[in-house]
Amino acid sequence: MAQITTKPSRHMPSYSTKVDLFMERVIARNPHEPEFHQAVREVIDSVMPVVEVTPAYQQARILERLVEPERVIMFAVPWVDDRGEVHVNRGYRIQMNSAIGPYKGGLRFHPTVNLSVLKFLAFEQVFKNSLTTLSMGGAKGGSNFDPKGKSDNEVMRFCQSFMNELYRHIGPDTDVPAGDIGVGDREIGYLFGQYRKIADRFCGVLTGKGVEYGGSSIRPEATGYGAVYFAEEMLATHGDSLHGKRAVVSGSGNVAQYTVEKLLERHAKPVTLSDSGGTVVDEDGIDGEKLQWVMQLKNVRRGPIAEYAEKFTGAKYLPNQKPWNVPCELAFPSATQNEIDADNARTLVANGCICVSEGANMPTVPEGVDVFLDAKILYGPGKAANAGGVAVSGLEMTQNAGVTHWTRQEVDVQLRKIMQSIHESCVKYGRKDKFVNYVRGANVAGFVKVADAMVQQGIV
Ligand code: NDP
Ligand code: 2IT
Repeated sequence: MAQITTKPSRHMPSYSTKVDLFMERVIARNPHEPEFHQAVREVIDSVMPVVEVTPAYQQARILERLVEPERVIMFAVPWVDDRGEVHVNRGYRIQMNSAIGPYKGGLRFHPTVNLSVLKFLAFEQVFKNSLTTLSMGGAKGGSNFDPKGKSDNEVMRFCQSFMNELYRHIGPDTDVPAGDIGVGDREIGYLFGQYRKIADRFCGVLTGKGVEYGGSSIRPEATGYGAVYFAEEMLATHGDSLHGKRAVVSGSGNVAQYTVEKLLERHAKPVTLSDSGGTVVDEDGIDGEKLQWVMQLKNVRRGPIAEYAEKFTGAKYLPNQKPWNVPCELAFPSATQNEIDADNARTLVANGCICVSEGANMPTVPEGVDVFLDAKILYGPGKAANAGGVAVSGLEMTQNAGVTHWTRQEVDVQLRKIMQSIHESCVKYGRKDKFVNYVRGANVAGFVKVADAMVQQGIV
């Protein structure tokens, strides 16, 4: 393997700015972690001007400390399949920063999971959680386990083995995991069951639990609903609304499903869904009945979205394609990272897209983000637009701590308020003349609270 220098070269013109020098050190210290570098670069780009004029941040080395996870846990997850064969996966928990609250963030089970992906997600989570106004630090975890094609019993045995190690690192006041890609109601149930069994404690150690055992109403809906509320707030700054607008949605999992549900409630017209196999386009619009069918397909039968086009006449299936060539006014990327490249972004803008609200984490590559910012469309980055999920997780923690349960309406009112307040923070820090740069706004607003807390707490 090539030797990587830890000293930045001051002679390379491309590393001439403070951000470039900082990034060179991050890359040298964390080689082979492109997703982590990408997420860090975006934040550092936004916050460097603030750090430059704040000696306390420089003195406390806030940036250097923010990019170093407080703790990284990696462990073996052995399990036995239905035929009696033994497998071993790798489990992770990245506890990134706990300056403003216990570590908080989801678990992802997907074959693409590695240290780089989880560090990027944990890093994003620090600023996202700060934006929610609730007291939560940032973390992420998961495994390269692929739940696809596994029986319920196999998934259960995997979750139990995963928790056999994770349980000693988590707790309601220390670290509270939740779901993400590949981790939904079923997995949270098995994980909670095993935690309760081996820790001999019934407590709010996970969020996204079933309402029967301490879960919050609206938690499954929260990320998708929140992404639509955020789009609504952005459109309102232009005196506009969702009513009657064509929306393109990627993914067909938790976030995509409840994005579609809320869009329908707001009389918008969702026309696409996708999964790892391809995209379905339904020019007639995905209505409530079709959405119910998709929920059954994806959450119960766990089949491919291609079946939608066999079931509903008029719908087209585009194998191996993403939905970004389909003309729309609104786009809700809700599948995974880097799913919108620069060409996709240009196509969206050229076809008349005026608003992008990211349900997924980091779905747009940096060059694509530049396309949206240059075109001055309404662009809500994931750490602001999808914060509704973790916000309701925070509300679930509050309910568990108070041994109480709030109604759907009570939680929804709070979710709505939190999304409005995140939007206000983005405008406060991101407005220049008439244009709001929500990327800068979200990064700076999220950063300042964490940085101030770190300064006040000393070097720990
Ligand atoms: P789900 O597992 O419920 O659904 C994921 C969807 O994305 C599926 O349709 C899946 O397709 C598709 N997908 C996943 N990976 C890929 C890939 N590499 N290429 C193409 N398609 C892919 O996950 P969620 O809906 O919970 O998560 C979606 C996004 O939202 C993620 O970026 C997640 O980090 C983010 N998010 C989730 C929150 C939550 O509360 N759940 C909160 C905030 C953000 P297939 O069915 O074929 O696997
Ligand atoms: O990316 C995210 O914000 C999540 N997957 C939700 C995290 C949580 O703790 O609810």
